[in-house]
Amino acid sequence: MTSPRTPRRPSPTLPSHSVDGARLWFRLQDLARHGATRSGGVNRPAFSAADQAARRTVTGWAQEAGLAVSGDAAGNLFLKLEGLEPDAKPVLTGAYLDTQPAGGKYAGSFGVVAALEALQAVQAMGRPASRPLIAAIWANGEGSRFSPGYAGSEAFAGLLSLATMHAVTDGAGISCRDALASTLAAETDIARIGLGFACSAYVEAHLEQGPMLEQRGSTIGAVTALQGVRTCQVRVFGEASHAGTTPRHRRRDALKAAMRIIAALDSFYASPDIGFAVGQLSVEPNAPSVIARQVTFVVDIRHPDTTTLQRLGDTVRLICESEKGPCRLEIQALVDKPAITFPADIARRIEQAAAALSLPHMPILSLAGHDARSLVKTCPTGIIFIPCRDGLSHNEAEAIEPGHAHAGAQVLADVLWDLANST
Ligand code: HGY
Repeated sequence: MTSPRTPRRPSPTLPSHSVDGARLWFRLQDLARHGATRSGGVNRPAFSAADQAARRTVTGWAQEAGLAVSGDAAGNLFLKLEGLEPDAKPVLTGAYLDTQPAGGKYAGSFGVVAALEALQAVQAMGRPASRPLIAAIWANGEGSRFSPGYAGSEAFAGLLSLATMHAVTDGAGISCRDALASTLAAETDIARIGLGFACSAYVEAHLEQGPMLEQRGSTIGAVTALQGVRTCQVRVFGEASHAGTTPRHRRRDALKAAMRIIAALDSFYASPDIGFAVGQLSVEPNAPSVIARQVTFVVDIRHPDTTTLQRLGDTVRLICESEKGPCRLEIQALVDKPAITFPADIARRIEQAAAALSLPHMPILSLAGHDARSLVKTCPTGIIFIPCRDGLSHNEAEAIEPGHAHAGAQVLADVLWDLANST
């Protein structure tokens, strides 16, 4: 489906004036067709047919707008608007298109669509920025199929090897290597570029995925820092046996042990400044009359202070050992990312752009993870947040206001313009 054409406007002084809120909203709804669920959400695993269709839709919009489209071996896609100095390091923006299994229409997608809109707004001014502007579609951002996420941006930033990315398998045993290869095979018309290139700055737009902006009546958040995250997989081994006949003292019930462990973890990590969840759990053999032989679950812990996070993460093993009863345990660390502080200059530019547009704005800590975590290793980086209804995300009911989406894209456009002309 093609998007409505923007009428030519007189050349404004800032690209925010050319951001087309109707086109932005249309595209967000149109993208949500790919992987649409019955309950109004989106299930678009990385490198699935739905993800491929979403990538094709966005690259089609970019080509229609005259942007150059390219991609790399990690599955990242780049939509480029040339600058007056073609050899200058570009300013980058972007986000991801894959979703959680019962995800919403906006996390990730908003950042991609806003990035494209910002580039088209600059284009509509009729005079290029000094530096090229590039909108990236990062591969495997959510990481719900191939965990962990942000694989595309980490590979781009040189933090993850392609071999490591390839080696991950999904729940059905399909390797990321094969899924990525089939995606790349469907995109042979897209120019292939080398993995990673130097950028002068990176700014992405995203939903807050939490309630702070909404509670404060702010439209724009200038992200100052990102809290750290540690995740690990816990496997509890018991013994399968008959639910009716096995005497209590003989049982080695892996589910009972897992329940005790999770309850103890939940009470230890109860402080409101700690992010804690066990969101994935599997039981084997998972039969009504069989005591569980094995339970596997993933612990997700987040905190804004890296030292505290290390201590909290290290405590998982102690709690598991103390609650395992007659079962055996294996614990495997999955993700260990420190907290990140973003350069104050980028957050200041975001607040200045919001102020110039008379948008209520505030500095904010990101409690969720973002591709910006990868990019901050390579160039000055920042994130623009917009509110989401009731702070709800990773949920099919995730919702944003069209006016907030428009405002977020406007701020993004002006910040990119600013960075592309002054750095
Ligand atoms: O889990 C995260 O923080 C991200 O929203 N995927």
